[in-house]
Amino acid sequence: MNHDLQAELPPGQQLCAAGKWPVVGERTARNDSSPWTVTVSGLVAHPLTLSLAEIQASAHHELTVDIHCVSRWSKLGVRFRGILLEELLTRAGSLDEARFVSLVARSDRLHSTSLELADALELRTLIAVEADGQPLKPVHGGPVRVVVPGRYFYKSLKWLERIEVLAEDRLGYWEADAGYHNIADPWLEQRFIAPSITKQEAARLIAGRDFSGRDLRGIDASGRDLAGLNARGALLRDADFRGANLQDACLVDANLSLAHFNGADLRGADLTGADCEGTDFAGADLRGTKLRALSLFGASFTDERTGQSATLDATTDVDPALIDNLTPDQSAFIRKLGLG
Ligand SMILES: Nc1nc2c(c(=O)[nH]1)N[C@H]1C(S)=C(S)[C@@H](COP(=O)(O)O)O[C@H]1N2
Ligand SMILES: [Mo]
Repeated sequence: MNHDLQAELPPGQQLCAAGKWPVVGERTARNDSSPWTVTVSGLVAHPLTLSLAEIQASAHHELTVDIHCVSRWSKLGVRFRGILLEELLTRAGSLDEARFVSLVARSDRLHSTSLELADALELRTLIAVEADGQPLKPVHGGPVRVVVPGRYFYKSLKWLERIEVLAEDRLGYWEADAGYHNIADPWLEQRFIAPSITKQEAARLIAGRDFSGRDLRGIDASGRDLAGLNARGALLRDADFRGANLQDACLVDANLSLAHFNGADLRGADLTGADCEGTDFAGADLRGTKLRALSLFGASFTDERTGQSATLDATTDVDPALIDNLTPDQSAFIRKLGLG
């Protein structure tokens, strides 16, 4: 591990493999043959409609940006070229009541995100057309995307179509539907808003060992005896299972992204089809565990800082293709064990 680079990483982030840029979220823009335009509307004196050619012609601003995805991978020093949001808003003339900006994508689900206007400007939000000297690839939001330096990358909207200036906030797709934090400062680890269930409800569910199909994001089950737990299809993102006994638990099709399993006993547990993006398995016992997960992107099995490592052996059933997608440190750790 390069320690200079590690020092530049916000808490809980890891570098992705050199030269790799993961694709997250939607993969294509809406299939639409009309000419691409970007509009600036809402609380502005002069609403604008810009053609792609106009945007490309005024994309003179270069910005080197560290990308930090909420699923724990980071990619440092990407050179983006585009127009500053500030420049477009100066041209449109935002009105005094303007406090927020909503960014809407040309995508099937009209994906969106929003920012406080003052933050967006101070962070030097860029409307980008180029990354590292190449036109943005379509999967990465080309021909035109937003790049918000200093925020988790979910604030960086791909395939920008609409910029709306608002007096009241309008929560974006991940912020409203998935509980992502609305500010999203990676240095403050603002990944998610607080969990949605009360302590009493959590205690009752833990005692009954049945989480199946439930939304239990962020539940605190640390240190609990949950042997044989049924959590099939449960939404357990960011859940805390540190030191818990999960022997023979059924975690099939569960969403375990960013969940913490440090020191947990997962012997014989079944994670077939589980989403393990950014899941922390450092210090977990994974002997006899079925790790045929949907994804292990950004997952970790060893933590140099705490010295904790997962226990895996020949009885751990893990798909070699998933190991290829781990960060270099993590895949090296697993390969050293002779697995994958
Ligand atoms: N239109 C659109 N923009 C989006 C998303 C999406 O699903 N749709 N996902 C967001 C998330 S969560 C991330 S991490 C980044 C991923 O960008 P990349 O695929 O270029 O890495 O795009 C963000 N912008
Ligand atoms: Mo993300």
